[in-house]
Amino acid sequence: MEEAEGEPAPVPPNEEALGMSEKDQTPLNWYTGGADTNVDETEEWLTAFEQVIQYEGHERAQFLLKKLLEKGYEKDVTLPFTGNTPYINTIPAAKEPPYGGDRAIERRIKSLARWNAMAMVVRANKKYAGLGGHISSFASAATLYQVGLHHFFRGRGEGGFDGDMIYYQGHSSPGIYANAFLEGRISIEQMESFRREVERGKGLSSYPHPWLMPDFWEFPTVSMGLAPISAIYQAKFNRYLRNRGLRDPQNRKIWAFLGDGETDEPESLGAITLASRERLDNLIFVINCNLQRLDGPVRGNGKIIQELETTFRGAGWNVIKVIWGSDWDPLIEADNTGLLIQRMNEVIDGEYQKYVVEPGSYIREHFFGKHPELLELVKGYSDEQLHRMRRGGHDPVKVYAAYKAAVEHEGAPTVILAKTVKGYGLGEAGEGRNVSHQQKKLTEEEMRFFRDRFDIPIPDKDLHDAPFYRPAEDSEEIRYLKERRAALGGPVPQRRVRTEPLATPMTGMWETFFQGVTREVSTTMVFVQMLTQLLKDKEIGKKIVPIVPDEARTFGMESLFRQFGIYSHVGQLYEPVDKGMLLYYREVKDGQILEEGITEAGSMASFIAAGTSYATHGIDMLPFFIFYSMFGFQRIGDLIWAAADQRTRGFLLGATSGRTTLNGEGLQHEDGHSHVLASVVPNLKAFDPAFAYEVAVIIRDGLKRMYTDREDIFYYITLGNENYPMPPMPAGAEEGILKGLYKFQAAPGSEGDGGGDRPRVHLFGSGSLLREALRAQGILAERYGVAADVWSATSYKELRRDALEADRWNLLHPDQEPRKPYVVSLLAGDDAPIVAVTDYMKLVPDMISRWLPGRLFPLGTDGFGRSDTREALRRFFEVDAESIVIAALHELAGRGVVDRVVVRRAIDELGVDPEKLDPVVS
Ligand SMILES: Cc1ncc(C[n+]2csc(CCOP(=O)(O)OP(=O)(O)O)c2C)c(N)n1
Ligand SMILES: [Mg+2]
Repeated sequence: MEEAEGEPAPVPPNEEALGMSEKDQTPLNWYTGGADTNVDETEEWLTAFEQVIQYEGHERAQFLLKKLLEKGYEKDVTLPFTGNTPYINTIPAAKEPPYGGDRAIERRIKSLARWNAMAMVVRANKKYAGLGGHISSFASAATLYQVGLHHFFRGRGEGGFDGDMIYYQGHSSPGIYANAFLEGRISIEQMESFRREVERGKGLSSYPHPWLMPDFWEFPTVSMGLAPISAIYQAKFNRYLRNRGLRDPQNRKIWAFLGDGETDEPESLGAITLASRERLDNLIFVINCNLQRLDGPVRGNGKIIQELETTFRGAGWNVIKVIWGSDWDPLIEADNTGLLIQRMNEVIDGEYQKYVVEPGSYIREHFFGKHPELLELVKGYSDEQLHRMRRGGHDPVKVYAAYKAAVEHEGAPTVILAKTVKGYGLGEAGEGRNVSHQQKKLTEEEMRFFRDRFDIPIPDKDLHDAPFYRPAEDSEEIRYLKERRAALGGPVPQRRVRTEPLATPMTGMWETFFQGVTREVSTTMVFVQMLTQLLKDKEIGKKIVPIVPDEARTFGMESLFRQFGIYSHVGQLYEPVDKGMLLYYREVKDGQILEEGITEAGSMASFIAAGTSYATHGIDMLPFFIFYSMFGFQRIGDLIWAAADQRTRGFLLGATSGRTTLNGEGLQHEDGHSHVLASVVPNLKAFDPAFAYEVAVIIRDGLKRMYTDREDIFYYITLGNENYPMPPMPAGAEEGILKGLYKFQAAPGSEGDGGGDRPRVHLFGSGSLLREALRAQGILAERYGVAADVWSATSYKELRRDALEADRWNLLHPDQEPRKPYVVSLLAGDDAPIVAVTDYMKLVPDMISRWLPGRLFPLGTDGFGRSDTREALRRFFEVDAESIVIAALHELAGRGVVDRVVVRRAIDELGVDPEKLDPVVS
């Protein structure tokens, strides 16, 4: 755009004015120090040191270095802190193991995978513009996956070994499909239906989704950050199973492939210290450092590999950097000035990215040209050669060496930081370009370049179609690929379920909860009693996994510490301060409780690991994750979504729930919306029970449906901390509890005549507010002559699901007897007004309003919470008995059944201030 006349020219940023010192601009790097002021002296020291290494060995050399450092600290001569090593490969060329396969065949297979991965995206977008897909991520990661595929990833073979657990980077999925296509596990029709799951019925899902491809994908990964945290807790869970003597995971490795941009997500790095603390040497992260994310460079002004190295080393991980390909080895070897490594150290990622898109002459001038000695080093190299010098992540030899070292490493998890090029091999079409991530179409010319670059046997005339290519079944490539996978125990990825149905515990324990108690207890206490009983069950007790993020005492669960133990991989190395007490803090190697500390995300990741073990480990584990309900869905909703995708089974318990039931904690703690958020997860059953028997009926049925009937569902149950007596279960209530609504108590004196000529209403109550509905029932009867039936609404989500199902069936079957939603049949045409009261937002009962014969008036807790007594809060949010009475009279007045004057009078009599604050906006 032309600059408008008279407009001031843009002012270049003035670094001095911005307060940036030179230090601020120095990238995080290996300490390079100042200039050498006494070269001879340096030489003497170095020679002496080399002699120590040569004649007395590495250990002595290390000792001397340590002594020198100590002396430095003593005399106040210290090195600035660095977690970095120089910007070179961690494994020197001399220490590389011989390559374990046939490089030439593997290259051909890899090229075919590259081609087919590219073709599936290009073909899909040619035919159906806007379908999406990614070419450049797998293009940069192909070698990282391929070396694993041929040599490291163990499959889920028949021989009893369960194989490795691999978290593939979500948007590299085209490459994973392409491999499966070459193996013959995915048909050409499926390849044609990438991202067209609806029309073809068996199309390939955009990203790894076990929900959509339950025989293929194991772990949903595409929401950035969830794979790394899930992988860490999966690795921990494997150890838990072993330490508890339930399964020996035979050192199954957990591989997690991540993008470098992805590491900005707090979930990616937030749990890495757990992995080193627990010495999870079954865990390997491979971070594909292609230096780019979606919009541009990851750290244009710095160095992502160096930054991640510091972070992971500081956290106690084994870090393996794979930066330079073998082409660089002779140069590093030949450089006796130290200038090459210095140059490698000082160049920043923005410049490294530029070297990809510029010709070799540019690299000569800008990288080597800084020092005449370096120019001398490459004087025998053509520009073309310089341009083609590979990065470590594209060199199978380097990647193989890193993987081998990683799987053999003991005592700590390993992270491999592999430097690659985004869109590798795409040339002008996207290699190293900032637009690379979005590239979905290639011109014929670009495809020709790609074909030639990787020697794909596709003739010119066919190029414009980007056809898939699979060599004959008996070709060298296909045979090699199949042999390698057979030797490694079968294909990856693959999801398999091999558990037998569990018998639901039908012991007498449930009965005790059905009978109720006159003592005042909370549903949380009831749940903890139930859990304790289940933990003692002979059949399933051992398989229960109680998970808690540092809230056990809040929920009265400390009695479980002593009885069942808190899991710790080292046991208890100290004497707990409360050892003399009955309920002391007991950590033990085979402890059953996962006390995860203050991490809802980590706890949820453990929940997923436990709740999917029926598939990943072939053993049913039953997780019960109990948390502060406010810090559940709203904080870790995306992990809950992933749990649903992964077909996780188990119980989520939202404790201290209800915006007025949890009263003193205020705005950030009082949850009045988790049931809104729970309503969006398709395979989740959400319940808001009021009484002990309701909790018992729901959990018993959940156990049956998930573990006996083997449905891929999971449960969310909110629990309160308000104490009250628990009534016995009314006869025949079970069906309604599970379907979401049942009549708890008919209007007093209504037996036989249904209330006579008295005005009639229905009161729906949920959770602890059911008791306010009961109190309102009494007031309405005694003071206003209104007959109110009280219903317990345990799940609006279930009622709505059932009603939607009936509606849909009726819509599509116009000439058949229409189906009646459960809630419709329950009310049997009774059009009396309904007042629904909940400790959640009004939206929750509103979910079913359109099916009801009578009008529904919802009372709920919309707005921010605040701290006060329960009574004050319930009045403030207008969900107490008095507010229910007023709403009921208002609805009756609307129909002309009672006079409006009565409503006016009730507001006065019940002491409600009509000018009080509106909770929704206050
Ligand atoms: C939580 C989340 N936010 C945003 C995205 C959208 N997204 C997909 S890929 C991508 C860039 C990924 O960059 P990087 O991790 O470096 O992977 P690369 O493709 O470079 O290997 C983004 C932002 C997402 N998938 N998940
Ligand atoms: Mg990247």
